[in-house]
Amino acid sequence: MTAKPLADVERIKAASRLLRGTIEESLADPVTGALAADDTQLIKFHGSYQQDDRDMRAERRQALLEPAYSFMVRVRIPGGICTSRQWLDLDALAGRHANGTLRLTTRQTIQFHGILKRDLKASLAAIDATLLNTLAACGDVNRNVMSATLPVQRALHEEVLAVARDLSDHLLPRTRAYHEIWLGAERVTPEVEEVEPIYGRNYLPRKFKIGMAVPPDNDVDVFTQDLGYLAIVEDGRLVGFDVTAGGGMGMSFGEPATYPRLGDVLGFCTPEQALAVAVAVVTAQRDLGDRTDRKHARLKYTIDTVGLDAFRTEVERRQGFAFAPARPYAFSHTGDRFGWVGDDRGLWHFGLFVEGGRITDRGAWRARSGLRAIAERHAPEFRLTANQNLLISGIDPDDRGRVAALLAEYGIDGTSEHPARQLALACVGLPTCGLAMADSERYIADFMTRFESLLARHGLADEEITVRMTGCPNGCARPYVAEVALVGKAPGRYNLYLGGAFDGSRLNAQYRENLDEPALLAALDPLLAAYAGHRQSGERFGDFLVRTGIVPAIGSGRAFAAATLRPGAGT
Ligand code: SRM
Ligand code: SF4
Repeated sequence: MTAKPLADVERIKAASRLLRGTIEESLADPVTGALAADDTQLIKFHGSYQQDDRDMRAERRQALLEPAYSFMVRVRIPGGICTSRQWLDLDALAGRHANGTLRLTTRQTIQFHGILKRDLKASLAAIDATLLNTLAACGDVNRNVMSATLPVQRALHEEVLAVARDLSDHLLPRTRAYHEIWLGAERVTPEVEEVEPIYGRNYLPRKFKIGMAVPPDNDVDVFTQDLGYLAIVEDGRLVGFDVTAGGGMGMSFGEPATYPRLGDVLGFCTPEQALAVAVAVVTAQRDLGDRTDRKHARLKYTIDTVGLDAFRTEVERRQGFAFAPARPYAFSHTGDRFGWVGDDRGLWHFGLFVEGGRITDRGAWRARSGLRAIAERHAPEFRLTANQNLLISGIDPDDRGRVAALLAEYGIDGTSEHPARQLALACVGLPTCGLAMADSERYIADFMTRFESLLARHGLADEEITVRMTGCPNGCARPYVAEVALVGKAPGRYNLYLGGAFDGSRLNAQYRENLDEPALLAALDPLLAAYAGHRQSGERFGDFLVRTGIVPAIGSGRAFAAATLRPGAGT
């Protein structure tokens, strides 16, 4: 039997001289706004994607012009924390080189869109000047490490954050390519033997993601991470983490070998052991992951291929100790919390709702200007959440009134928003995402207005229900753990998934396919009516749909794929 050939990206990585490729030559080429094909893969490791404005494709093709190329740039901000100085610098960059907006992502960081090739170098240098950078924000490496946002018990959150930052630092690529290409660092001569101690010269088979949750909040959707840490707190002290592995969301329509999957619990480790666990899991995936098929290369498939017990044994061998038995934890909430909250040190934090994650000035909602005003005067820190929102953080009690006045002045205090709208997520989608099949960020506000009317009609206006929308099945807004998910199939058409658990601990199932807006609302209307009439006390919408058999309870990724082949099971 002939061995399957490696995926082409493996060739590109291996030949790249640790991620250098011909990026510098591509940047210097004035004839095109694009990079050479291989460099479009390598630049991801440097935190950027080449894109083109899809709204303009047809027009440009007709005019015999190349696509309107530009670059998305993603900052790496472990735990999502940036100082107000950094915020102001990034805001200035958005105006100078990007499209005038900052896009908060589902992994606690910021993306810029619309940066032209000629401005890329200046943009990355500007980010570096504010003591952040974009290295490993994308690519086949460990991505931005997420950590629970809301610092109600500040000391505890700081402890967890410190572990997150440690993992992030340790798992960074060591190549000097980033510094040479973007920051003008001295070239590493061929005599100097450069090594990537963790990754090796082919890096990982695919992207890798880590998130750390502090129960009862599952704001980071820990079960969707390749590697998850659930803080175990006893007597108010962090004693360690339950560790999960093998979560992931992406799938492809019509390919049942691809599926979303929830992470499995490997066991318990102490805070001091957390780094050794991460290195063991990452290197196990490096060596065991499938490098022949990028659609089968994530850790979730590695675990399903080798088996969970065998994978745990391999990780324990690499880390040099066995996991202790997992300890009990309880989640009760996902998403963010909004408005004012105080912490145990007397400081105040304001949870700001940012619809679709886009920081801009839009009509009366002037978030970009308002946040600038707050950052200039009153807030030491901004905490980006895992759900595209923002926590204005660490406000002195004496300043609280002035910040509240600014929030009102700029129309961003968000007090009148419906709870379901505040929980909703939408990925970027069209026009920048090259993989989008339908609108997402541009449609979420309108869809939620209609969904809210349905809720109101059934007396459910105050219900918290998680709604997530993506422009394709890749799952960037983590749709497959939502109670209601719309996944783009074609312009204006979505598959409808129902029945995820409110706390992110159960996958949903496909209920209907290829629906336009009237059909989506018609499908949801009777279900909301039934929920309003027949729910048990305190029962969440997703749980109701599963209990009443409207959708099956999905226990594994493979079960998700099987249920997708016969949607509507149970109706
Ligand atoms: Fe994502 C690819 C945007 C979080 C799964 N994602 C993309 C790209 C880069 C499209 C591309 O490859 O050309 C999107 C860029 C759109 C644009 O124009 O900006 C994109 N992903 C995003 C963001 C910005 C969505 C958002 O609206 O916030 C999120 C950025 C996170 C960050 O800051 O690092 C984002 N992506 C996610 C998540 C959620 C998470 O990580 O918590 C997932 C699901 C979890 C997972 O990884 O399984 C996710 N993105 C994907 C996938 C499917 C990967 C897979 O192995 O199944 C792709 C496609 C791919 O990698 O081939 C993808
Ligand atoms: Fe693009 Fe699909 Fe991700 Fe949305 S889910 S940003 S459409 S890749």
